Amino acid sequence: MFDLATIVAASRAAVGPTSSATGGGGDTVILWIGCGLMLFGVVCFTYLRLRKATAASRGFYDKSIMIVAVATCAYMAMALGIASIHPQGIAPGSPDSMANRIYLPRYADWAITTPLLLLDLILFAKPLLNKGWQWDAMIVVGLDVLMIVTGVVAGLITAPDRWYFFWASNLCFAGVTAYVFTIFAKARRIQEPQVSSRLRLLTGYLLVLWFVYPIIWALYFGGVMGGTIEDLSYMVLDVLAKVVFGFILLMGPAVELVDKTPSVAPPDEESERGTSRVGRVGIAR
Ligand code: RET
Repeated sequence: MFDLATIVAASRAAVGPTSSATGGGGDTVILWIGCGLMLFGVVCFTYLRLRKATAASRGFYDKSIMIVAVATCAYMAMALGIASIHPQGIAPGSPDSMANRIYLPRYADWAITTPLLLLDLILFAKPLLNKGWQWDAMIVVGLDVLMIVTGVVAGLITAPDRWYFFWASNLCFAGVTAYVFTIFAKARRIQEPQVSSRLRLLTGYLLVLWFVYPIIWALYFGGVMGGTIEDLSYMVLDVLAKVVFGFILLMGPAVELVDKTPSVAPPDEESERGTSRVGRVGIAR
C-alpha cells in the first residue's frame, strides 16, 4: 500500500514542474555513498553505546546516533530525488541541469542536526558553565536554526535578494561561532587534561569545518562551482562534521570524565553579581 516508488512519485508531483531528481549518474552515486557512510555512523555509535555508555555519558551517545540517523534519511531522500527542486525552473537550453537546484532534505537535516551538534559541545563544556547557561544555549541554538532558515530562503529566491539573506545567515553564523570560540578559548582552564584537550579539539575542529559551508554555498549559487562538486563537497563535509566529530567525541575516556570534572565556574552569587559580561552570560570568566 505504501510502496516507496509511489511515495517518491507523489513527492515529485507535489513540487510541480520545477522539480527534478539529482543530476543523475555521479551525483546520485555521491548521495548514496553519503547515505551509506551515515548509516555506518549509526551502526558504530549504537555499538559504542551498547558497549561503553554509562548513566552519565548516555546522552552524548544518543545525540550522536540521532544526528547520523537523521542524516541517513536526508541522504536517502536526496538520492531518490525527493524535494530536490529548481525554484526558478531550468533555463531553456541550459547545459547544466544542476544549476540553482536546492535539496530541501539537506536543509531539514541541518536544521535538526546542527542544534544537536552544538548541544553536544555545550554539554561537553559543562565544567566551564555558569548558572544560567541554558539561556545562552537557547540563544545559540535559536541563532543556528535562523542561520539555516535564512540559508534555505536565500537558495529559493533570486539575486540580489538572495545575497541579502545569505548575509543575514552569515550574521547568525557569526553569533554561533563567537560562542563556540569562547568555549575554545576557555577550555584550557578545565582541570581534567583529557576533557580539556578533547574540548579544544572538538571546538577547533567544528570552527574550521563549519566555516567551509557558506563558502561552498556562495561558490555554487554564485555560479562558480558545478552541482556535482557541490554535492561531493557537502557530502565530505557532512561526514566529517557528523561521523568523524562523533568519533572524536565518543572515543577514549573523555566523555565519561566530563561529569566527574570539577567546575571552574565561579560560585552562583558571585557570577550573578559579576561585572564581567562573559561571567554573566554563562561561561566561566
Ligand atoms: C548556509 C548558507 C548561507 C550562509 C551560511 C550557511 C551555513 C551553514 C552551515 C552549515 C553547517 C552544517 C553542518 C552539518 C552537519 O552535518 C546555510 C550554507 C552561514 C554552517 C555542520
